[in-house]
Amino acid sequence: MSRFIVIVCLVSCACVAGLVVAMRVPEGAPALKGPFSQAAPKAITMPMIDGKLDDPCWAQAVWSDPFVDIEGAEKPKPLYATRVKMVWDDQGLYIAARLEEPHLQGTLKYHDSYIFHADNDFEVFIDPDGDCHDYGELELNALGTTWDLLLTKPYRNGGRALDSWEIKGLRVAIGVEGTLNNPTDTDTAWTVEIAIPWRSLGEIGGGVPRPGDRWRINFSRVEWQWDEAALKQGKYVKKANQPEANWVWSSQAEINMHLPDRWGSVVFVNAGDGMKPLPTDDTAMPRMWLGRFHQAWLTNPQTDANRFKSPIVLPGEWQVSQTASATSGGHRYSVVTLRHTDGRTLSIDHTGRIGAGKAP
Ligand SMILES: [Ca+2]
Ligand SMILES: [Ca+2]
Ligand SMILES: [Ca+2]
Ligand SMILES: [Ca+2]
Repeated sequence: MSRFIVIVCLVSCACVAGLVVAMRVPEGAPALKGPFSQAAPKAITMPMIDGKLDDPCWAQAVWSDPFVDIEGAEKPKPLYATRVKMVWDDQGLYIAARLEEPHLQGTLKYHDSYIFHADNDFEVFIDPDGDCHDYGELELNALGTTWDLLLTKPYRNGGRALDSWEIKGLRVAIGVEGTLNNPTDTDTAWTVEIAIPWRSLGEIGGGVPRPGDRWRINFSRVEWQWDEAALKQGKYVKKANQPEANWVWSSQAEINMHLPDRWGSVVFVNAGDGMKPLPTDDTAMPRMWLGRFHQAWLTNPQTDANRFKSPIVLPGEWQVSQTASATSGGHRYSVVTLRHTDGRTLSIDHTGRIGAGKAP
């Protein structure tokens, strides 16, 4: 029997059994803040990518909330504020960011260098089709050096990081409020302006969006602490025994950006709608729930979706409707499907891929 048939059988069996179990929130579990959503209004005019955020289009969009610690707002507040905003047009996505920073620094000059290893950076993670596979990552430093890569899957699923992936037509510019690579003074901030053409996102399932479309996205900032004595001597030396800080837009609840089921989302809206409230994303929590279940299943294949206790509150309209797991040829397989009362479904398989559908 092929692996596929094994899974289909088990899914069918679960269906026949009418396995629908109401989910309960574990006692005392904290209600985590859901992933954030941000509107990207359609730009009246394309921004000039020069690092200055004075283009008319940037006034159409709201700034995000300030970034929080990657593990969540319960952790110490980031030392310096970071905010992003986004606009779009028929050519591409435009991202602006402002990062408060007392020591503007950058050393890496070559494209596809591992930016965060050496320098403070700004990072974009984007998964247009929201399946948690084949997503893009962009890192850049205050010199405007970029590293773009495609992740075939999250690392937890054995994904590969392909540095050879290029965001064709990517443009990046940096503005500095202070002095770059002069450690003896105190700076204010750096600003980032990015243009990502839609045509460059085909390999990660992107294309020209329509108003109302929602893509999964998150932003991060890696911040190193510098040794004070070295700064006075004109050098940037990382503080001993001090790991980098990770500040993010939408909390990941652990130190790992490669959990795409936890990212926030951007909603592409019409030019005049940048300030309007967005529709609720009622798939955000079920996606996170599925990701949590999947992570637990990777650790323990006996994890049962019907009894799984997650800190994520699964909204009452969503229930576990199908579960299936199998072992074949030394490989483990699993599919868990959640079903909304209106018939929509969300599922996650053993590779961590999330699929959306509609029950017949
Ligand atoms: Ca500009
Ligand atoms: Ca994808
Ligand atoms: Ca690359
Ligand atoms: Ca400086």
